[in-house]
Amino acid sequence: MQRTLVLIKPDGVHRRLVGSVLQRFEQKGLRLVGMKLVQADRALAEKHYAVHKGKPFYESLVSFITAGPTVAVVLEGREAVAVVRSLMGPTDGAKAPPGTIRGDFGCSIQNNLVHGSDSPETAAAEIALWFRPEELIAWQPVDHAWVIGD
Ligand code: IDP
Ligand code: MG
Repeated sequence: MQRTLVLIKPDGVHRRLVGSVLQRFEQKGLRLVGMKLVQADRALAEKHYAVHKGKPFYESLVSFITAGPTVAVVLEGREAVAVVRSLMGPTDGAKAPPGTIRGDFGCSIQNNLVHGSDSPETAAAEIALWFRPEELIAWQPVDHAWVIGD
């Protein structure tokens, strides 16, 4: 089992797509471990996107992610990091294939609805940035054996 951080970015919240996006992850078999609505401030946004500091889109990205509420979610499941990235699709919504979240719901590079951690190490750091340990709940869904198959 692996955990990953998902953010439904402010464009997804403004566009009332939170339920539609979360449904993709739930129906795939990932379980909710933490979830909350957060108004990110600049300090949080800068930490979350520190790896992009200095890039041409950095200032716009920080403005975007702080421009409205974000739904922060921790998901757990087998290969959760890779599974989430694959359900999200590539960064640019215009190039993301149909069937992916970004491919189905957007056509912007920046306003691409979702964030998903890109490695287990990044996931651990990002989960610690967005959640306190007591906000996360370890539990096993009743259909676990049917979803995982071992
Ligand atoms: P990812 O979210 O697919 O991992 P990253 O390259 O890590 O993509 O970029 C982080 C976020 O920065 C993207 O999700 C998107 O919102 C924004 N972004 C990335 N590249 C561009 C760009 O070229 N122009 C504007 N925004 C961008
Ligand atoms: Mg990334």
